[in-house]
Amino acid sequence: MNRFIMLIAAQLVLPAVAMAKDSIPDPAKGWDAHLILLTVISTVVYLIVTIPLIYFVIKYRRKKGNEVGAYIEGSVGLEITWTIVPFILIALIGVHSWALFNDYRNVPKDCFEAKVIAQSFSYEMISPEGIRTVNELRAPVGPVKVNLTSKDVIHSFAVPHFRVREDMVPGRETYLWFNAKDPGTYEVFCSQYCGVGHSQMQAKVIILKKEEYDAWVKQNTAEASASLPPEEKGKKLFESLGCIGCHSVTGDKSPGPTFKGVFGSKTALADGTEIVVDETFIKEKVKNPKDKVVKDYQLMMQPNNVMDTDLNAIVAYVKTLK
Ligand code: HEC
Ligand SMILES: [Cu+2]
Repeated sequence: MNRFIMLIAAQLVLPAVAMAKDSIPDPAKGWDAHLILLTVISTVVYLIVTIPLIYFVIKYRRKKGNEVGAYIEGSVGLEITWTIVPFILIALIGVHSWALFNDYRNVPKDCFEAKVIAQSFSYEMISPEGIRTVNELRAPVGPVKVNLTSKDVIHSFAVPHFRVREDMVPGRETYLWFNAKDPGTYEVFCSQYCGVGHSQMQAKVIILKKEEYDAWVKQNTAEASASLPPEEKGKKLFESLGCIGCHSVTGDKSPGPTFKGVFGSKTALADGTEIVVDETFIKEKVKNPKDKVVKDYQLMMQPNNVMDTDLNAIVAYVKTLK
């Protein structure tokens, strides 16, 4: 029992201790401690209730015919005990949750701050320097804040390793933060069922050493990508505009038709006609997707106002997908 009390006491002051040690808290650790606290308390309560219950059921069972149980008026001592003890336990859980929630929602000062925009079915990541990537969020070691929103339906951004998860709601900005202490690659999942491509909506948080991150920023600045050949620029656009979320380029199944070998091929349309996938059709499809819908597919694309030079780059890239 002593150890139990010590454990609970430790749990209670844990957030404070973590704060004192290094000034940036780690809510991931807090969540784990919280889970242990809840598991320990509920297990102990469960045993305290169940063991005597089984014992009494056996001991005080009816042994002879018309037996009548003793009439018990009540017990002041017992009643006070079983009011105060649960009160303390619940207060403990409450205080611990509150301390943890504070850490979880209050972003540390001078936090690295990136933005992630969800769309069916991919994530666009925007670094503080304005570098756009798809399904890969890079950040240096340390606390990372991520501002979240969505272009179409409700998605979510969940990184189990950091014990964070937040919905991404169209027309609204939400956020989360986590304390990334070690370089590495951590899995991101969409945890709101958002449509047929939901299960493919996975991404990565890539935590780099500070120098590595700076080098990556240098390599990917706007000037660097402006001088790219059209096919490579097209590939970047295909990713950043989210086409990749619905059109695989490898021939794998995806919510929309795969783009492997699509250029120059014939496509049957829902209206019974056939069309060759050429430059004109691809451009039309981006600007006004509802006019010509592919047979056996649902219309899922939103009209997208892409500049002509960018459209040319996309077409150049699609041509390379043989
Ligand atoms: C939300 C999912 C989604 C996104 C994002 C998306 N598409 Fe599509 N796309 C589809 C689906 C589904 C179809 C088939 C139904 C249709 O024709 O509308 C399709 C069809 C097409 C076709 C016709 C393909 C064929 O085989 O004939 C083209 C071309 C196309 N999309 C281009 C694009 C481009 C370029 C982008 C990015 C700017 C894009 N799509 C983004 C879902 C998507
Ligand atoms: Cu989603």
